[in-house]
Amino acid sequence: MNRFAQFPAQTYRDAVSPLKIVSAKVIVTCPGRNFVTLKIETSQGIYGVGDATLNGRELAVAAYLKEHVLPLLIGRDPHQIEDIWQYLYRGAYWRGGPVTMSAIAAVDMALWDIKGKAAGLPVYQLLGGRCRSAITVYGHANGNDIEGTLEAARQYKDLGYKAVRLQTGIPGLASTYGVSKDKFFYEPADAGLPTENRWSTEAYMRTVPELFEKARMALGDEIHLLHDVHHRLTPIEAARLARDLEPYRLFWLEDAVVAENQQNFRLIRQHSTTPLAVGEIFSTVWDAKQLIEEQLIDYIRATVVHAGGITHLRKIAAFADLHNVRTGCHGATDLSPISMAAALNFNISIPNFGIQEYMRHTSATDAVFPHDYRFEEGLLQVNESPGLGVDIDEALAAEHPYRPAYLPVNRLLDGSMFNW
Ligand code: KDG
Ligand code: MG
Repeated sequence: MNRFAQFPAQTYRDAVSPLKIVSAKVIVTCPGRNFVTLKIETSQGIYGVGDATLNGRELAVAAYLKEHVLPLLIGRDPHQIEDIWQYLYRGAYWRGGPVTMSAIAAVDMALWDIKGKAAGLPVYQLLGGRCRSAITVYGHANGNDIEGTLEAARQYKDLGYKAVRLQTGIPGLASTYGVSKDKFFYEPADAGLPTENRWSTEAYMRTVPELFEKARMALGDEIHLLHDVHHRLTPIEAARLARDLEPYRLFWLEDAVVAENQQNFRLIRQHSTTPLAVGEIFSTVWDAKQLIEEQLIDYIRATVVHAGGITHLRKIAAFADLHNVRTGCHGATDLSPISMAAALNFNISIPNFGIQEYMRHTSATDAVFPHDYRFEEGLLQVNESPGLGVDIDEALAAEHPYRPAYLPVNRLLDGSMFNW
């Protein structure tokens, strides 16, 4: 006799998984900066939340969700996370891209949140449980000049950070990426129309090695130091910078070149042992296939919200693990606390976690998105509450209506458009 006869498939579906998606809505709020949140409600009152924020293009994702995704969710079983993912990805015919993948990511996060709440477990338990006790994070130290950056770095060290990213103002340039007006809460999307920055690669290349030479002297050998080039060098320039920075043993050099052409990284690799990180703007594993397969990078920065949610990020991480590449998820302030909570549940459950970026949200943002994760001595402690351990206060969110805000654009000194 078939020993499984007492569990016929039909009965399982009806008895064990009676949940149905009954409604879904998109909430756009601006508690200091814009966030797009998806809330999915089920027949049993359990709901899940997902982040759909795409900095400077928020309303495109909100419309994509409202017009083209939400109608497809109603009536579905929220437990079928993989199948819903495939339905939205393959079913659109038009695959990938940041708008589509942020929308899919929001659905995916919300469904994992629901599954965790239904099971009475934090999501990381459903992903295989803990691989480590807590999540090492890096903070952002920056200043208008090298001394100002080192001063900020000392403050991060005093707060217990074990890793810190250093960015500094460049002599001769009025402003540059990574240097904030408010030293603790960096927010580059700062204007209703894009502000214009000016850029000189030569001035930058003169300044950065000096920053790290002085940083090692001032901060010692223990602390991990990171730097973000923000896509501004050619491969040969990046190779030179990576080589010049070798004596200061960076944890990573991020986005040294644009990665549309993945081979760009080969040249840097040939010339330097400085570890390389890339991927915060990647949407799928295909953006990183060659980079990972050929071990041209050391850290993949793809993140839950822009790379299709926990479901797809797990696949990227598993592929990376085969090739000695670790994760280093993007965690700037334009990723809401929902993304951070999802990233932490993901990070703690995978074998090849590297580091997590952690830019603090303002207290206004934290109030709209109450959460369970907490910072202690350079580490983030992950939620023990069921689901993702994060919520949205809708009444408070409604008090902060959307305000158009763009990222800056960047021009060379002669006026040519350049990468920001
Ligand atoms: O929206 C763009 C920001 O998230 C990005 O500029 C931040 O490069 C960034 C980083 O490493 O945090
Ligand atoms: Mg970056």
